[in-house]
Amino acid sequence: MLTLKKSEIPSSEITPKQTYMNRRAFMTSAAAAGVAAVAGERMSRVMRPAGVEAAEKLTLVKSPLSTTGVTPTSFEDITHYNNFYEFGVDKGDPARNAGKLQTRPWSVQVEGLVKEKKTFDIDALLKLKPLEERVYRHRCVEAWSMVIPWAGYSLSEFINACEPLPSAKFVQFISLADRKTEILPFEAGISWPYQEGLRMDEAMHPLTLLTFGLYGEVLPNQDGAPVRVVVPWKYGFKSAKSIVKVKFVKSQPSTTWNDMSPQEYGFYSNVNPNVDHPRWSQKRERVIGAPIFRQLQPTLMFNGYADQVASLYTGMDLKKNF
Ligand SMILES: Nc1nc2c(c(=O)[nH]1)N[C@H]1C(S)=C(S)[C@@H](COP(=O)(O)O)O[C@H]1N2
Ligand SMILES: [Mo]
Repeated sequence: MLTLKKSEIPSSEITPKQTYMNRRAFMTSAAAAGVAAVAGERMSRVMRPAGVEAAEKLTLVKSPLSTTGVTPTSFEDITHYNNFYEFGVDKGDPARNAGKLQTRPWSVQVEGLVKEKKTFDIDALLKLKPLEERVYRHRCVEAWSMVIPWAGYSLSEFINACEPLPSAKFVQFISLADRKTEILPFEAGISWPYQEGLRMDEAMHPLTLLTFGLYGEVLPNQDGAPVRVVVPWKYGFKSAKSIVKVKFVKSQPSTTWNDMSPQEYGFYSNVNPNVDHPRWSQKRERVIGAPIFRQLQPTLMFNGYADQVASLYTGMDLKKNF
């Protein structure tokens, strides 16, 4: 996030999901026939990690909270233009390196201000509530955006199952930090593990999604498998990936980017076209994969979710609490 390189500009080619699926079906049989090695670099980039034949399909229900009137970004771009610093600092690194991540067995520990400590196995967590398809706008603090059809259920459902005490005012999310399967590059400047946090009312807002999949399949590793949070009205970095621990706390928890550079990355980090980043404007965003004439679009207050979330911030100066 501290650096933006020219080389990070993605291909403007859109690969519709169907094309992707067909290609993958071909690749799977090609791999079985032992000819994957000749399939070329482009194909090998979209191949599943060894041993994972095809992504697990999820059964989804529709949600009234899904954003309408938007065009989802291609699966190819969603899975090859990522920020997941545990696997490298360049946008293509997570797709290249996250194959080593072991998403089973996986559990999420719950601690802090709760009735009792709990550990949720990922498969139990997946079944806690019906999974919904939620198409959301996705806005990175680096001024690019996507539209992603996520799969999950409201984080509030999980929080209720955690039974936090009334004294819990914030919730902290801690991502996996594992040298055996991740790179944890020194040059990222992050003191691992990656940590994020929300105020309790933000975490309980129905739009805040505990996320297990995208495009109807389990999350690709590079998008934060097996479980991440998605907070659509905030800059992407608030949405911690590959979560192993959730902690309920009394006061504002430490969060990775805010700790590193508080003058650039606030704790709230609500998408706000009126508050520039000290080194660039937030008025517009580059739409990843869009046709050339639609590549730059105005950024919307609260990323377009103002009607639903603005009331959470009544009385707060959003220029101070950026
Ligand atoms: N653990 C972890 N979570 C993370 C990050 C990260 O580097 N590590 N990057 C954040 C940033 S800056 C963004 S924009 C989103 C990117 O999510 P995506 O790659 O699925 O689009 O993940 C967020 N969550
Ligand atoms: Mo980001």
